[in-house]
Amino acid sequence: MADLKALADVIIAGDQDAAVKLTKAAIEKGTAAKSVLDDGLIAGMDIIGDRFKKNEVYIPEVMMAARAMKSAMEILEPALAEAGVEPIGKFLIGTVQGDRHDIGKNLVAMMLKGAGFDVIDLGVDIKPEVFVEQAKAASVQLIGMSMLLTTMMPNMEKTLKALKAAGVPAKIMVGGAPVTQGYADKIGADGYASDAASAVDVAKRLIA
Ligand code: B1M
Repeated sequence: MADLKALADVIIAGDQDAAVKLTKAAIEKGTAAKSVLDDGLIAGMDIIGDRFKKNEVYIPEVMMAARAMKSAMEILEPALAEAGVEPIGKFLIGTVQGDRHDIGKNLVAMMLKGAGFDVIDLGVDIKPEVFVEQAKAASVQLIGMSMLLTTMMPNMEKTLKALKAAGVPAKIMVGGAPVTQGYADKIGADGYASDAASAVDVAKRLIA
């Protein structure tokens, strides 16, 4: 367990090389892959998420932690698959049509991955019909839309309506600088988060 605490600490510090080294060492020692994930990697990302919410750390620290987590996950994934460990949910995310901003969306995607979600990232400028097609194809439980341009707000509502009209059963979350809880309620979204760490909390609540 001390080894996994050290792994969580290097994730928090965003130390990519140490995260890879300690993940390899834990696997070689025979530590259960699920424990490496939960007590090492996710434990570290949970702490970074919490500090981000409290403004104790900022975007660069979160990105460094997420990058360390990503590299460690590349090492851990075969062991997780072998042990039959399932992700906690499938999450499809993209920035709405007409909007090419992706820094916040990427941060949300990284935090969700860090929390154990299988994230399918469609990228930016995503048309409503592509959200619908991909949500159906991947049978996701959650869909997240990000948006930064107020002029593209109607496209968020359009996408939500298209998903509902197509009978996609996934819960829909929205976010991005101009999006508010009031706007999310108005267009009928299931969830809203103001930042990447809260997005993880909302996603977990929606699939609970
Ligand atoms: Co643009 N841009 N931009 N831009 N840009 C803004 C958004 C703007 C506010 C700048 C300004 O005028 N003050 C303004 C929008 C004004 C408005 O709509 N009211 C603007 C504009 C106008 C434009 C262009 C139209 C400029 C032009 O070409 N004339 C153009 C549009 C291009 C397009 O999209 N079609 C444009 C282009 C660009 C760049 C390419 C130069 C670049 C984007 C690079 C990239 O994303 N790869 C850029 C940038 C960087 C910005 C600013 C400076 C920063 C945005 C950002 O990344 N913030 C921005 C001004 C500003 O905010 N100071 C601006 C950091 C990021 C972490 O925050 O995305 O809010 P954010 O994400 C947060 C939360 O919102 C939340 O979590 C994240 C982390 O905590 N969140 C979610 C986000 N998505 C979520 C989803 C969720 C839940 C939470 O659930 C699914």
